[in-house]
Order: sequence, then structure tokens, then C-alpha cells
Amino acid sequence: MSLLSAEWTGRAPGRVNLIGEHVDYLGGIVLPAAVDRFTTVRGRPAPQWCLESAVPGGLPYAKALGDELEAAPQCLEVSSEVPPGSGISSSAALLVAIAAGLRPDLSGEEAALACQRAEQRATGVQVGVMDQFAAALGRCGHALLLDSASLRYRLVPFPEELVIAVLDSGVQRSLADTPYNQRRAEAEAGMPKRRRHVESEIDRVHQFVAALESAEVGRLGALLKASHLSLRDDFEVSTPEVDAIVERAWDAPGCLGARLMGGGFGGSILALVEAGSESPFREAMGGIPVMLCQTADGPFSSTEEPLSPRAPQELLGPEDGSPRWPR
Ligand code: GAF
Repeated sequence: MSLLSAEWTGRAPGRVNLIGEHVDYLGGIVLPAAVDRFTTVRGRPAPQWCLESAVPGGLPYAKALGDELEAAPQCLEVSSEVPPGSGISSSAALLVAIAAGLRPDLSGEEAALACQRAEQRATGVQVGVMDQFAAALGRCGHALLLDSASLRYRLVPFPEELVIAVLDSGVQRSLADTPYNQRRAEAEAGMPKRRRHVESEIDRVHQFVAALESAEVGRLGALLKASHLSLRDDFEVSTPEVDAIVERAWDAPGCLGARLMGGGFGGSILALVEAGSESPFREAMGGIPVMLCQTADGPFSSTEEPLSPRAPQELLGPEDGSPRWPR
């Protein structure tokens, strides 16, 4: 840990979630991917924690992570390409970048769990581990299939002929100002509509992975649409603005499917678009901001070691990702 007395730099990506929404805090399986928008943090030891950034609000996250890692105070300079409040998890990118710079000796799993606890501590939002895991361990060319109960994971190749589009609903929000914790509590209590979403969504994750692995890209769109309808009607985390953009994307040229992404109540929309159709897709979306992304590496991902020593990446099958319900 000699790094704690020296200057350091850490860098981590934002993430998208292909499918598996509002299931990570219930032990479900999720399929996020790290994307090519990064947050970079330069740090050095200081008498007290301080943080300089064009985006306000990062200091409580940094301090909370410092507490989790039992790190001495640091002064941080943050620069980021991850737009805040837009649903690609700027908070996970910030936290994982700090963890990667301060404690590169950690495993990706340890770093992700520390960042998850820090986010919960800083915001009071009882987030799952998906975002931090994706930012830490995502791999270029892949999505990351994670069982959030066992933390076993494996990489799933992401087809080159697909482009990830993130659409901004224009409704920026912090999860702390949404009923995220309430939805989590309702789901944990086994409320029938919430439970129906969770069970059907986990099933869709399995189907989505099967479709990716058998190169049946046509099936992906129907699964995205079904996921959105379930988030809208059963989990009730969508908004009229988000629904209108999702439906517009469904009809746009080259779009396989689209859905609300992340915590919901605004934020962003994920669309999968056939490579080559980016321009007509963007045009059909009118003035709605479209960010085209590619998959990227997280700082704890090792291209030389496909199997994590700590989480044996056994194949995740239908028995994985069973939700935790009350007895
Ligand atoms: C947010 C949370 F941070 C994640 O843990 C996850 O629950 C997601 O909302 C919903 O799937 O991004």
C-alpha cells in the first residue's frame, strides 16, 4: 500500500445494462457492459479529503469510499466523459476510478463491493452491485453476465454488428430523489406486480444470453421491448417522457429494440442499433440526444486471465439468479 503516500491516477468507465433491471439487489442475474466513456481521477495524500471537478457532488462519494478502504485523506482532481444523471452510472465510474487508483491491489470483486457500500453510505440509496461490478470488471468486446447473489460472472461476447445507443430522456435525477428504495422494499416483500417483473426479467436475461450466444440477434429486440413493458407496468419505474422516447426508438430504422435503462424515473434509454444504421436512427430520433457507445475495459479486468481467481466463472445457467423472496 505504498501507493497511499504517492500520487496516483485511476480511470474507470461508465456502464450500460443490456438487460436485467431492478433485479441485482434481489440476487438476480444481470447483463451490463462497460462502455467507452471514462472518468479519470488523479489523487495525492492531503490533510483532509478534497475534490475538484466540473461536476459538483463527488466529495461524499470519495469520503465514503475512503472510509470503506480505510484510506488516508486524499486531494482528488476528477475529469469525466460520463455525463452525470444520465443513467450510465457516473457514480460507479467515479468510485471505481478512485478504487483503481488508490488500491490497485484489490480484486475487481473486492473493489466493486467496497464501491457499492460507499455509494449506499454516501447516498442512502440501497443500490445493488451491478454498476460497480461492470465499471470494475467489464471487458471490451463483451457484456458481463453477473449473478449478483454468488458474484459469479462470465463474459458474453457482444456482436460487432450491433451498436449500443444511449438516449437521454432529458429528465436528470439522482436516485436518492426517486422511490428506488421503496421499489426495492416492495420487491423484497414479494409484492405480486414487483415479483412478476423480477421473475420475468431474470428469465429474459437467460433468453437474451442464449440469443447472443446463438447469434439470433432478431430475438434481442423483442426481449428489450418486453423488459420495458414490464418495467413500465409491473415495476412502475418509467415516466411518460421515457415511454415516448422508447416507443419512438422502437420504430426508428435499424433499431432492434429499446428500453428504459438503470434505476428509471427519467435518466436514459438503451437502444440496440444495427451497425450502419446509426445516421438514420439518429435522424429518426429528432432532437433527442443519442450517445453511441462501444464496449470497453474496466480497470480490474485482465485480458490475460479470463478466469477470475476469486470467483470461478463456472457457466451461469438457469439455476443461477434465483430471486430472494420472503418466506
Ligand atoms: C441503479 C442501481 F445502482 C443498480 O444497482 C440497479 O439496481 C439499477 O439501478 C436498476 O437495475 O443503476
